[in-house]
Amino acid sequence: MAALQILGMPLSNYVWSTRIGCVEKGVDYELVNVRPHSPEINAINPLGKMPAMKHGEVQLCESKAILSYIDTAFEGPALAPRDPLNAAKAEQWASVINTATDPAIMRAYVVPIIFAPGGQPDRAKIEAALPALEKQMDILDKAVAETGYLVGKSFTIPDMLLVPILAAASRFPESSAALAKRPNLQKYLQTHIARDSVRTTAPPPPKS
Ligand SMILES: N[C@@H](CCC(=O)N[C@@H](CS)C(=O)NCC(=O)O)C(=O)O
Repeated sequence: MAALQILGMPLSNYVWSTRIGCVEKGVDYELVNVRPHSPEINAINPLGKMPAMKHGEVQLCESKAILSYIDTAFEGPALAPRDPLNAAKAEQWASVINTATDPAIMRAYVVPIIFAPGGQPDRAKIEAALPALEKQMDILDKAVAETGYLVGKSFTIPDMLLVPILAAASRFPESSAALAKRPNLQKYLQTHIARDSVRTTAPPPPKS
């Protein structure tokens, strides 16, 4: 058994982010495939959300906290800048992604499509989600325009949070069209989806 366990389902964008972090850091981990609100997750996260993490006596929830722990508790390449300005910028973008990008793209658009009752998404709900989704794509397209990363010139924690969201967005009609209209963001996804850490931890393709 690996010393560190990530608890949650591979399909979750946030579980994927933490697995990318483990691989980037070179940390051996085990994925314990359990559902949100399962006893295993509830024991660590009072909100029942995945991922959760176990490392010896340490138990954590919240993907950003898990990623920061992996970054600072183990030897290996830095997953976040150490200088004050860029460290704060990494916090800034992680916060934007968790409080605005994920709600607009995953919760309001992708999740209602994936979990649509009878496989029939509520069109009114989908249409209502689009303005905020487009706005996020604009913000992010601008953010990655200069260097191809959210912060500086390396792949850091906010990128680990963003790439799984964009990968999910690329699978559905309106969000993939929105992505196609943002060349910087599209190039960003194409580049980073090919990283070993991202490719080797990607969720299995959905059953058609
Ligand atoms: N802020 C949390 C969000 C985690 C989250 O929303 N996880 C989703 C899966 S991607 C989940 O567990 N959803 C089930 C639910 O909300 O009941 C984090 O960063 O870990």
